[in-house]
Formats: sequence, C-alpha cells, structure tokens
Amino acid sequence: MTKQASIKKRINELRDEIRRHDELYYVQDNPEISDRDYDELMERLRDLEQKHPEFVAPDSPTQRVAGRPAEGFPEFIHRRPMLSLDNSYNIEELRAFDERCRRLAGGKAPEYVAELKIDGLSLSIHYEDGVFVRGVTRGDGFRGEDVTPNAKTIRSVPLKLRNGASGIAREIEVRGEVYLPRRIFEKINAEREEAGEPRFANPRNAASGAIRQLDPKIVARRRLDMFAYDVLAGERKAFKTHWEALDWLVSAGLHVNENRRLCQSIEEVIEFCNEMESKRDDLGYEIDGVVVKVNSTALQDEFGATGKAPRWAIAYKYPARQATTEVKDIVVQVGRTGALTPVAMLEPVALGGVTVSRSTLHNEDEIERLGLRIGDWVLIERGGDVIPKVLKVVDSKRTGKEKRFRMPTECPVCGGRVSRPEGEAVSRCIAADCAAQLIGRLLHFASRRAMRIEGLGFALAEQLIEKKLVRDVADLYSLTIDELASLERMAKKSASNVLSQIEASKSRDLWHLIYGLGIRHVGERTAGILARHFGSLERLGQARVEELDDIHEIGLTMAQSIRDWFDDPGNKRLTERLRDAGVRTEAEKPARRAEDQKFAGKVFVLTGTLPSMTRDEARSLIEASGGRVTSSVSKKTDFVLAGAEPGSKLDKANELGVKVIDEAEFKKMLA
Ligand code: 3BD
Repeated sequence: MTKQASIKKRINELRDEIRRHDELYYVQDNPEISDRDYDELMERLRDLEQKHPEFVAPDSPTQRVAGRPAEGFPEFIHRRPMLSLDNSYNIEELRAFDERCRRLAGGKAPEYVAELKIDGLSLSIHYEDGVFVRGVTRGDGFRGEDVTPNAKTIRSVPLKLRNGASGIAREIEVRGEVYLPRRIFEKINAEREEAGEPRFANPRNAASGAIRQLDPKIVARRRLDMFAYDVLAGERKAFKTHWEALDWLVSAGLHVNENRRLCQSIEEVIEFCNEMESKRDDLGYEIDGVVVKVNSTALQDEFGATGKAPRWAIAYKYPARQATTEVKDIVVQVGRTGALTPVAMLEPVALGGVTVSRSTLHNEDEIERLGLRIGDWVLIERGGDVIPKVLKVVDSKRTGKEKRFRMPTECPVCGGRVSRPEGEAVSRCIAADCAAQLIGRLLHFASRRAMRIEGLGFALAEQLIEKKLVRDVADLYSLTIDELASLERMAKKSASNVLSQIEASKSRDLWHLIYGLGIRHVGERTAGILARHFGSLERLGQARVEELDDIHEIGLTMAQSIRDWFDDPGNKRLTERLRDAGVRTEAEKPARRAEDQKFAGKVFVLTGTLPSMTRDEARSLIEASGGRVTSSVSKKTDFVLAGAEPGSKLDKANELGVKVIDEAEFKKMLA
C-alpha cells in the first residue's frame, strides 16, 4: 500500500469508529467509551484531515455538529443556534485559552465568569410576555425537539417569570442544563432494582431518557431539575455582561447554580476549578467540569465563533471518570449482614485521580442483566463514590473465551450454607458465627460515623476474631493491653492507643451507637431520628412496631427490622453488656415528649438564603423541636421560612395564604 493509501485507510477507519460511537451515544443512549476517549478519536481524525486536506469529505464526523433529533417530537429550529463548547483537559490549555482571549481583546485581560459544568442535557425554554410557552432540547444545536409538556414538569422551570423581570423583551429564551439530582437517581435505581428493572447507568442517561419520554406523567415522576446558564431577548444577548444575565435569571425566578465566580484573571479561574474539583463529590448532582466565559457581551461579539464553538468560552473538563478495562475475575465478599456480594476484580486503571481495581456488581441479577462474564472488557464509571460501577460489557471485545460466573452455594469464608429467599435478589450466608460477618460488624461499629475507634482496621479485626478474643462488639470493651500487645504487628504503644480509643468511644452520642449496631435499614439519619425520639437505647428496645411506624420518616419495613433486632435474645444480651461495660446508652439531650416540643407536628418549608444560618442548620433546629421540613409548599405547610432571593415557594405561600416568617421571627419562636 502506498503511504497515501494507508493514510486514507486510517482516516476511514477513524470515521467509521466515530460514527459507531455517535450511534451508540445519541441514538441508543448506550455509550461504549468515555467522552474523553471519544474526544481523542475526534482529535486524531481532525489532525489527520488537517495534515491531508485532500481527504476531507463533507460527510466526515468532523464536519458535523453531533446529535440528531430522535423521533416522536416535533422539530423546532433554534432562533439562534445552541453552540457547542471547546474542551480543555489541563491548566496549560486553560492558560492558552486566556492568552488567545487577551490577544483577541487587544492585549487587555478580560474578566471571566467561571461556573460549574453540570453533567446533564441542555434545554431551551421560551417565554412570551413572561409566560412559559415552549421547551426545546438542544438536538444538533440547530434543530431540537419540542418537548414542551415534559419541560413543564420540571419544577425549577417557572411557568411565569417573576413580576417585573419580564420587562426586557416580549420574547425571552432561557437556556440551561437539565439534570437529575443524585439522591433521586439513587432512589429511582433502588426502585428499579426492586421492580426487577435494569438500573440506569448514570444520572445523565436517566435524565436524557426522561426528557424524551412520550408520557409527561412518567417525566414528572423523575423529578428533573434545571440550572439556567444563559438568557436571550429575542435572538440577541439581553445584557452587557454574562454576570448581569445570571443575576437577572435569579431575579426572574430561575435556578442558577450558586457555585459561580466573577474572575479578574485566569489564575482566579484556575483557583475556582481546583476548589470545585475538591468539592465535586459533595455536590448533590454530577458535574464534569467548569465552563469559563468572557464576561463582556461586547467582547463576546467581537471574538465570535469558530464554526460551532464560541471563541469566548471553554469547558475545563475534570479527569475522565469513565474507562474501559478487563474483568480478571469475579470474587464473592461476605458483608456484615451475611450478604454475598459479587465483586469484579479489574485490570487496574486510573480513574478520577485514583487507581481502580475492583467494582461491586451488586448481586446475581445485576450480573445477569449486564450479561457479564469473567474475562470481559467493561466500561466502568466512578460517580460520587470512590467505588466505581460497571456500566456495560464491551461486546465488540468478546473473544468467546470468557467464563460464566456462578454464585457459590457455600459461604466462601466459613463454608456455611448460602440461601437466596424466593423473590429476593440477595444471597446470604446463614451461619451465625461466620467470621466475615463478625469482622464486618466490628468494622462497621468502629467506623468514623459510628463509634469512631481509630486503629481498629481490617487486620486487627481479623486477628481479634481469629484468636477468639472478640466474638461481638461488646467484647471490645473487655480487651486488655496484654491481649492486644500479643497480636502480630501490634507494639505496646499502638496497643495502648487502641485501648484508649475504645475507652473514648464509650461516651459517643447515642445515635452513633444505634447506627453502629448495624440494624438492617437503619442508616445514620434514621439513627439520629431514633436517638432524638427515644432518648435511650433501652426505650428504643421496648418500642412496639406501631409506635416506631408512627414516627415520621420511619417506614414499616424499618420499624419491623428494628423490632426484630431487639427481639433477638443475643442482641438483647449484647445491649445489656454494652451498658454494663460503661458505653453510654442515653442521649446527650433527653428526648422531650413530642407534644411538649415547640414545633411539635409543624411543617416548615425553607426558601432563600437566611442571614445567619444555613438551611441545614435551620432544618436541625426545626427537627430538634419536633417539627419537620418538606420541600414544597402546600395547604399542609404551617410556615415558610424565607430568606433572601426566596424563589417561587414564596409566591406559592402567598397564593395559599401560608404564614411566611423570616429568620428573626423564627428565632423568636424558638426562644
Ligand atoms: C453546563 C454547549 C455557551 C453559552 C455556548 C457558552 C455545549 C451543552 O452547565 N454555556 C453551562 C453549561 C453548558 C454553557 C454554553 N454553560 N454552552 C453550556 C453550554 N454552565 N453544562 N453547552 N453543549 C451546553 C452540548 N451538548 C450536547 C452536545 C454538544 N454540546
């Protein structure tokens, strides 16, 4: 083959590969490679075409803005194209962007706005005379789908712009990113798992599936949300600066992400990017980077666009959190409840700053749904957790040598019998003295959010159980320094450290203890509610199922599980031994009778920014006084506690005649 012919072949191969991934991503909603790997393919193709312009073809993926409308919704042509964004993957590229901007601005440093890049899908919403008329997906940037009935189900899309705010033009277009909050995503997946339906791979897929649902009732149940990032008056930019546009969006009643910053230099932008990267896991939604925009509209117009992306904006992408790798083996772990969890042992790959070598597969059904076999190549993703999940099997890498996985019928740790009750997804080891369960229970008890016994890690827990020094968590409190010091890799000094940690754990607040006991379905939040309500472990242990079920936020499953735990004679003895060992089983503040509390039975809704406390602080105060906080205003709401920039909840409260109070009044009521 001549050199020319081989280049042409390479170009064609790249085009075919990219087209295949386009199809997987846009049409089947089922990507096989990460965005970053996709960008790299595209970059390679662009590079080759640039060096060999004789091969540029009008149907090359480089000539097209990706994404095409799916069927089922009417087409809508955007009044002004929704551009794409150029990506940058490191600080150098960000500095290069800054240099280009300064050059284009004639040497002066422009102001930048840095905002989060929400990992969702773009939506354009239209208002006429302040009234919502239409919602359109981005589509290919020129033509989108008119999804008006679905857009209307998004609560952060106001059906009417806030009074006075619509004065800028008769026709207003707001652009934003629709996303699914992580909490809702987890809930939807849990529900799907229970119903035997496949889990969604990530919130973005769940959101993009939802917005294109033909039945708006299903969309409403998904509880989508939107952060607005742009506003147009007719087809023109409405404000002199982007920063003003964002402020206007807030005043019009839209949600604008609060993590945004007006920066005087690229250094400030870089600082913002780094700051947000470390906060990334704490946000209630997924982001994939930061968008940096030149603030001045006049400069934006001057810079213009290169085909499809503006020269005045760039996306700074965080390291990819998706990768493909090989499943070397599937091993089975036994947890503290005896649940057998299959875990994929992976060929190690770098993912979002950590090296990943394992990934939970949840249960047998999940393996079945993925169609996963040992030896397969898989696409994995690391979301908010450090533990990544397997999104899918890369079918094209199958060789036929892959092996099926079978759940063991005996516990891999103790050899006990494994049972999978009818209708349940989980297999369990039912041996009461299974070492894996004991280790799991000890580690949970000692964990940071429970009794926080530092130094009690896996190696120590394993030895304690093997040497039969400890059979349950209460035994920890009768350990002696000589017993500890006799263990491997345990010097006298560390033994005495562990002992003092164990001693200190005795005085932790009651909710840590309740959580640490590892009662099924009782997480940290529930433990807090129980501690507050009952005030002591003894009283909790006496509560009847109905009494537990009556507590707000405690469901019947939880109530039954708590009752079952305390009904077990072994557990009853365990709680007595813990108390006798000197572990505190009373709450710091005794529970008051519900009816004596200030806000007993009162329902609050919080909105806007309070002058001196966060919403979480306000919520704690309300809950500690017997009240509860809900998210939306209804006739059942007793008070709306409103701060600055309160949003549509305030309008709703006024409409329904619900009493609105400010922080000062709230404090007076509490005093
Ligand atoms: C966000 C373009 C500009 C107005 C063009 C600068 C590419 C999706 O949070 N600003 C944001 C976000 C996205 C944006 C712009 N600001 N464009 C922005 C955006 N805070 N995610 N996007 N988009 C939105 C896209 N979508 C699908 C396929 C290709 N490109």
